[in-house]
Amino acid sequence: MSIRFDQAAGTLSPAGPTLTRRMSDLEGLFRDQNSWRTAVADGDPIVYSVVSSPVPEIDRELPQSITTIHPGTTGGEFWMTKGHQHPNHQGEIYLGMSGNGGLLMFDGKDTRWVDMAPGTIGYIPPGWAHRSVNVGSEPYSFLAVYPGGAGHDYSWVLENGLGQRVWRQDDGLAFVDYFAE
Ligand code: M6P
Ligand code: ZN
Repeated sequence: MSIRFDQAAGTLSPAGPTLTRRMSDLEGLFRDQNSWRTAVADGDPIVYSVVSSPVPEIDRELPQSITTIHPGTTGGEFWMTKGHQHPNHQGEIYLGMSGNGGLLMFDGKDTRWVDMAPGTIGYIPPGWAHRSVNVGSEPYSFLAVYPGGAGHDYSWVLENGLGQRVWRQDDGLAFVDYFAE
């Protein structure tokens, strides 16, 4: 089968489920909780959206999705996805499509960061929790391909963090330890 992505409209055809994550959906994830609360009260902006192919999320299938993270910061921390671990530890592939972002990975001990630009393939090995971050001033979009039975464990990230956080610093970025005050 062939699936067409309309970059301007941000839609897949044929399409599967779509997901919109607003600031209020990212509770407990930004370090500066006061700034997060203010942003929720002040219009609760869309932080990212995910459009998926119609391939089902079941074992042996390989669903795809395109995530677009809007540019922005909350309390100095770049806008990002919630991040998740795959409960039964399976790998995943990302392909940068537009904008500038990064792929943050954490296995409970070590942290890895992959700069993502159009054409970059980011590989997430089994057992590494992952989060995507928009570090640019334009929307950052990437294609994800993952095993249909991989699942999404969001509580793992709330409990274990992602090793580091990504902050805007001058015109660039800086990393700080996830649980640092
Ligand atoms: C990528 C994939 C999806 C994921 C999405 C948003 O498209 O990894 O499986 O759902 O990013 O990330 P999150 O689920 O962490 O909000
Ligand atoms: Zn994943």
